[in-house]
Amino acid sequence: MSNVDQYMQRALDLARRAEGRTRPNPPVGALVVWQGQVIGEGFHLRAGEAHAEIHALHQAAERTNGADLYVTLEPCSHQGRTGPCVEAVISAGIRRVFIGCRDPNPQVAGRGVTRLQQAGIEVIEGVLENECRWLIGPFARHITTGLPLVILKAAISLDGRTATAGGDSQWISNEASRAQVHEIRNRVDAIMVGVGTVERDDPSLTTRLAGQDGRDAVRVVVDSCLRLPENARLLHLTSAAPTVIATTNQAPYGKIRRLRDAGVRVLVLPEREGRVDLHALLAALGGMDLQSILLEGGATLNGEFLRSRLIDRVMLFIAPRLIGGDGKGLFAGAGAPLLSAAASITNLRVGRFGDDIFYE
Ligand code: AOF
Ligand code: ZN
Repeated sequence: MSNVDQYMQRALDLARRAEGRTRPNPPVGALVVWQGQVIGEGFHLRAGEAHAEIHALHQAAERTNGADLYVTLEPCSHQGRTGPCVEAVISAGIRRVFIGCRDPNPQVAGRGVTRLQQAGIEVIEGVLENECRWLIGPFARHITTGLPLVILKAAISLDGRTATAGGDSQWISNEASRAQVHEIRNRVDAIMVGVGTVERDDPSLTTRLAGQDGRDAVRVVVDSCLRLPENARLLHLTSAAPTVIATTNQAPYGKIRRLRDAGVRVLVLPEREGRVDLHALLAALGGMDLQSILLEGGATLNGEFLRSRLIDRVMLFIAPRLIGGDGKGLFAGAGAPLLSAAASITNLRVGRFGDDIFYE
């Protein structure tokens, strides 16, 4: 890795510290470097507060003149809740700016780069661009379409089963993989399941990290007829994040009212073939400023998402077990009629947690 890449890598690491906490803003990290020495570091903590560059420039104090700035995202050129950062960069006397990727926000989209260049600053674009773009994937989707990015997460056996024929599913993946799930939950805005999963597993869908503070994502249950048991665990949690139930007009009104009175957010959405219309659901969640959704099943909801082509990323933990028989698959429904119609995955990344393979 070149020095330039190493500095950007550090900026990315900083940005990731606030991943899942910045909505509707992107996570961003920045570094000020002077003669090979890091003199300022910063990241965007949450919307409404200072941007990454401002924190880094602040830390570098009066030594910014002639220094380089590394930032994972193009500095903003507009006045939002804060900013514009480009003016702060120019007044600080920064000599060169290294940028990971351009800001997809239509209010910026290259104007930040242009403004810096006009001020005589050298701009080097595209440093670790793929990583920087990947990090702001949810923000990019949301700012350009109003919709959140959907990430399917599941633990499966080597033969692609999520449970035995009798429904036994605890646990397919190992402990390290299951701990990683909580790291992932800690970085997404919402977790979504179908009502069948709630009936079967009664999950809490909270974030439980070993030895550090996690933050819960918003919990979303898709439940077209509102058959959710009123004693379900996720309705009775102490959590800063709300539980949202997505239903349709098929829901009994009295039950909607009781849930709402208990502080549950019930969305009554249009239906498609008797089920919650998933486009309408994503639009509603995007309207709540949720940028990323972790889809945690089960097979019915996963199958609907696959059929609607609404899955953007997958995170699969593949355990070295063979279940066989009529064990449950990841997706219910007819599936692709021919291989040519199967969804194909690009940008593969493969890792390991113990003997489990992690496939993203
Ligand atoms: C940056 N650095 O660290 C971030 C940026 O309302 P505001 O002022 O917080 O502006 C939000 C917009 O600024 C957001 O939509 C995105 O375009 C950009 N985010 N820009 O220069 C940062 N977080
Ligand atoms: Zn800014």
